[in-house]
Amino acid sequence: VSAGDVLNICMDAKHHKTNPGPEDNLHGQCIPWKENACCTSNTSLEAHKSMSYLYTFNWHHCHPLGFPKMSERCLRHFIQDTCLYECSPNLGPWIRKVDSSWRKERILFVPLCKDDCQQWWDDCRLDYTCKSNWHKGWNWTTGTNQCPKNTHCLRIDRVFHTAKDLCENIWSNSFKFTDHDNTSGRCIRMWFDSGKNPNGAVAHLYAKEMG
Ligand code: FOL
Repeated sequence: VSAGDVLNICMDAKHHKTNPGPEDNLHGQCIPWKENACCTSNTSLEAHKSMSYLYTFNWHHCHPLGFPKMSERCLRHFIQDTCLYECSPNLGPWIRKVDSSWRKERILFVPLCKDDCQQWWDDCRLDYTCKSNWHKGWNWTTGTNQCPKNTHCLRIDRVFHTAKDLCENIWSNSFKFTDHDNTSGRCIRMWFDSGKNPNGAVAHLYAKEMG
């Protein structure tokens, strides 16, 4: 495969479009991807809800156990991660085939900018979870993820000791922590201004290097 084949593509996962293209009606935090997106308008709307139809994933899984709901400050990072994951057409160099019940492809080791990872951890460190890998091992008997037996809700900074631990472990190495900052052009950004997606150039750079 030539480098060009991995640029401007959508992964073959649960909700992604077949091909990227403009989306006039993206919602809220997903708006920055509207010029070229792998998500539909409806997916972008659902990205903002807990227990949405996307994965019926409950961000507040410690709340029924007596802990506070996830704070808005923390939640926005999970929404932004969902927007990046569902909408980005620039993750091609890191797409891998997987043998999974719910998707044919995943992302692996996307080099996330250190600032975005650090801010995510800083804003979530006082919130609660019972698991360090949110992809696997939940109790789904009620239709949404619940903390499995023999786990305890702990402060996020006890479950993930560092920002790197959070970004790398939470989604089974979707992300790789990097020491690159937002302006380096060498890392993928979760947060950027609408209409100025910097990630195409980053994907281009890595596609060339990876051959
Ligand atoms: N964000 C990023 N950056 N990367 C991702 O891969 C990602 N994935 C999701 C959301 N945001 C992401 C999807 N999240 C299950 C749990 C979480 C989830 C999707 C599915 C789930 O059904 N887990 C089952 C195992 C299912 C299986 O592997 O067959 C479980 O045991 O809890």
